[in-house]
Amino acid sequence: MDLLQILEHNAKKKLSECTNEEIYFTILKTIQKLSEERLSKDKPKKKLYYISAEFLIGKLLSNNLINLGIYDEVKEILSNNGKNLSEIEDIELEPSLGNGGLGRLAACFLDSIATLGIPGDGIGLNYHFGLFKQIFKNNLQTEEKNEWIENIGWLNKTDTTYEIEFNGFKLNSRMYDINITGYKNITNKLHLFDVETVDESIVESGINFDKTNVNKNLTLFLYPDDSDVEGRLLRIYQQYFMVSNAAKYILDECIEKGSNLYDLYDYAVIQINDTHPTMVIPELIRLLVDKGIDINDAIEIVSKTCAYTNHTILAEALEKWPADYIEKVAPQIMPIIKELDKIVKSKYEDESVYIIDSDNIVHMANIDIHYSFSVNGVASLHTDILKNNELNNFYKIYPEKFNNKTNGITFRRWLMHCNPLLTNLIENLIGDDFKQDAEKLQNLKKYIDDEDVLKNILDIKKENKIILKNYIKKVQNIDIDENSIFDIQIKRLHEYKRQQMNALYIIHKYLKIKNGDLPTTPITVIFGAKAAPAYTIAKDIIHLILCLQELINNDEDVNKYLKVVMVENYNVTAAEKLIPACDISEQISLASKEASGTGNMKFMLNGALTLGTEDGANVEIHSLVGDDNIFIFGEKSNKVIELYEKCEYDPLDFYIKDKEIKDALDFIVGDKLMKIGNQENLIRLYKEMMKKDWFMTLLDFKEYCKMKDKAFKEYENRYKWAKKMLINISNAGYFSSDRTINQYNEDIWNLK
Ligand code: 26V
Repeated sequence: MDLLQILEHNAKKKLSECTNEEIYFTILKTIQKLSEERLSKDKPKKKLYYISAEFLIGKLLSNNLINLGIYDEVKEILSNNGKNLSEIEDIELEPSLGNGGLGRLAACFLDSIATLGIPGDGIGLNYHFGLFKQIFKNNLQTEEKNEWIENIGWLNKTDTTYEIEFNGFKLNSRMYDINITGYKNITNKLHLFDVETVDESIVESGINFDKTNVNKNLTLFLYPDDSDVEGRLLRIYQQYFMVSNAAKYILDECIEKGSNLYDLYDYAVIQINDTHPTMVIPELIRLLVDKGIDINDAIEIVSKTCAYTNHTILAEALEKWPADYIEKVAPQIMPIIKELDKIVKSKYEDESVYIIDSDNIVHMANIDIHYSFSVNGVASLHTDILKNNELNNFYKIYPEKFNNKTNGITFRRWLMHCNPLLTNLIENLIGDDFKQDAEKLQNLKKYIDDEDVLKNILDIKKENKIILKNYIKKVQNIDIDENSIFDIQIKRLHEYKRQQMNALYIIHKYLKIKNGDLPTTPITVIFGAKAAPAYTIAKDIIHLILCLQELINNDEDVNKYLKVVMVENYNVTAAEKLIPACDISEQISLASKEASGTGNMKFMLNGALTLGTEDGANVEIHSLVGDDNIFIFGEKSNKVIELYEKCEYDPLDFYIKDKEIKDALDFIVGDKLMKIGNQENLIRLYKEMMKKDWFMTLLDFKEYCKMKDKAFKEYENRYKWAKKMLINISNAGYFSSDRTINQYNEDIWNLK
């Protein structure tokens, strides 16, 4: 049967007679069948289990079509039958099962693992509602629940169920699987565990629900708000449920394949994605002891099986749970955690490496570091900071465990799917090897002086800008100009990422334009960001940006030269539209704070130039493209770390000394914005930035303005700019997650 016949067979009627929805479900069904055929028949002895509380997989339809190698064919069949694939893509609900970088990285990794033919499964939770849907009301963020599960969808119900024990009660779990197709290679699985008794009807208005009703709520939401005790307890319930299922599943599979459990590490390697799955260590030890293995042997076996990835040095993001909370949720693992702590305390005097501190708080990362065989950071600078600063006390004990694995992105989604025009051009120039061997992009360098190619690159960027312009008009009814510079900052809203610095620049520019100092090419500054529902200052920053959007876009003197767009409900699907259209990629975190960033890599690959600090993977981008093809500014990480150590930074010094800084800050609480926005939010943000500014916005502000203006100036020379774009694209191969996964496999997993 050819593909058309298969589709029509699955649809049970002619494609031309189907509605778009019927076609969506037909393609979905077809993909499910084709991907099943690629599941590996014989079970490999050793397998990777990538445990993560987040898998931000995004929509799967087109991604699967690409990986199965039938995207073009399906598109053509549809168009021959009067249908449009992109309209059909719109029907799919996005599974937003992650917050940001960490979750999206896990999704890119699954793609690469399958693409490289490595036996590896993801294990996580089947959240019924993904990251909240963001809705702007009165220039403020509000949150709504975000559904993604449909009767016919990607989730396949399995027969695997477990009884998971909590304090005084048990819950039955069930495993659901999503097929992960590799690009022209095998299919792996993402296993998502759910509670059988989950009840969606307990969700009240917005994202509120009864947090104490664990049997009904456990898998309802991704990371529920943890600003109160119930929320924090629920998070521990979720984590324990996830790892207890994972541990049981892994042991079952290994036993089935012939493991006697003393050789567990010959059958399994477990990658612990940040500290959310850390309890898998004591849980596995507990289960092994239950099976009659001596506790010291069990500890050794598990330590040889588990590897840990750290994704942040931010103190507030390093998980610490009161021992009482864990005792309350899963008392059976506390004796194991205490035993692990006792061993540490018997060996080391340095309190900073203890698992349980003097306040009876359990430091999750410390469990991972002592009882895994590998500890990795996610970019070169980040790993150095872990070794030399944040985790130096551990590095001194276990230098051999520490290693770097610079993050990567899958080019299937972040080039081939999101930017077909550029993909085509590249393919015409250098063939299609780059799809499986990203370093081949280097071959583009031979076109560096080819004016036709450079013109093509500029034309494609313009085309992508028009596509984005139409999308923004459709979803938000804002007009933007494709001939303006698209300056884009899309990422979670956090003070350390410094969206507030970008907002201050907008004010600064607005004041200049008002004074008659006009930019040569108009500028469109675009943001996309969700703030954690309980993160007050982050929400205040969103409020400021939305107020600026209203003020500036409605000011006839200014809007010819400057526009502001805050994209509502920024998610993977929106990113796929924004990234190909970007000229300037804003990566302006305070040096040392962004572990890696992966958006920076996506932008580079799509021909945007980075405006950024020497932070995370920006450092590696910088050294790949050289000084002339990136706009770097700001204090270096060493200096920033020193400023923190000496408590030397005071934003007020900058406010008092510099008129431009003062003017920009004062504008936040000036008449114009106070008329549009809420006094409470604006004043709070103003005070925060002037008096606290924990992430040192004012320290870098002037240099940021200078560098941004330099970038705008260089944009004027279109051919020079196109060369810079080409250099960025041709050096982006290093950031393929295929490279990252090969390194994990060679240094940590040793599979195949
Ligand atoms: C978590 C939280 C939770 C509590 C509120 C504050 C806060 C701030 C940051 C985080 C980050 C959690 C871990 C995370 O997502 N890290 C990101 O991992 C990416 C993949 O490695 C990396 O590219 C990003 O730089 C890093 O921030």
